[in-house]
Amino acid sequence: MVSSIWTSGSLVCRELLHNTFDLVTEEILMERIFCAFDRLCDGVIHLDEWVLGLSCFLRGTNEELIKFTFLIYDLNNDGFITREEMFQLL
Ligand SMILES: [Ca+2]
Repeated sequence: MVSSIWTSGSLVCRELLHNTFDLVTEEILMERIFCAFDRLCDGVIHLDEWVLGLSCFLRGTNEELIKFTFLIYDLNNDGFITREEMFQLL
């Protein structure tokens, strides 16, 4: 059984997210989306992380989507989004 799906920077992950969800593929944004899926922060998206991430993407409540987006913008994972973090992703 496959327990990990993709590693950080995986072209497969990037292409799938871009082609399936028509996401912008700026490098820093794709890396942050990867990190939001990678809840264990071990550089690998495991099957359960992939399913949870897709569930949020496809059927998440507004609150779940807000939390997911917050994870993307909180670059240093300190629980705050600073002006500098916001500008890096604009
Ligand atoms: Ca932060």
